[in-house]
Amino acid sequence: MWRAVTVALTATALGISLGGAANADEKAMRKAPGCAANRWCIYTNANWGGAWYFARDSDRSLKNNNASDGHSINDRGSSVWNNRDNRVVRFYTDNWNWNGRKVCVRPYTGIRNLARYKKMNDAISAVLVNQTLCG
Ligand SMILES: [Ca+2]
Repeated sequence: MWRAVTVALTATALGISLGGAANADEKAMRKAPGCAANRWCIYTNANWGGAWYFARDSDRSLKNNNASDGHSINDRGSSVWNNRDNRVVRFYTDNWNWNGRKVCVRPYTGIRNLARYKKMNDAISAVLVNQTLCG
């Protein structure tokens, strides 16, 4: 699995087509470079740039999760993307208790600049994935 993810990320970063018809996952990856299929992704810069962190499941605390630059992703996210299939992803400002401010992101969508949204910039500390609707 990790090898497949690495290949997808590299191909996206270099703009190389792996060949064959583009499927939904490939289209979604192009919208947010580096966000692999069926993962949620956090980026340290706006516009889905900078260092990134991605995972599949809920996480009560991002303090022990390192971004691609080797530093914790906790309180560093500036843009997010949801590539989970049929799951919404809620990003929270507090660790552990699904508390504090939050943003809810529907499948195959993202937030380009968290600074414009509920003071969420550099504040995400936990992530909840489930099937309840946003709103
Ligand atoms: Ca964690």
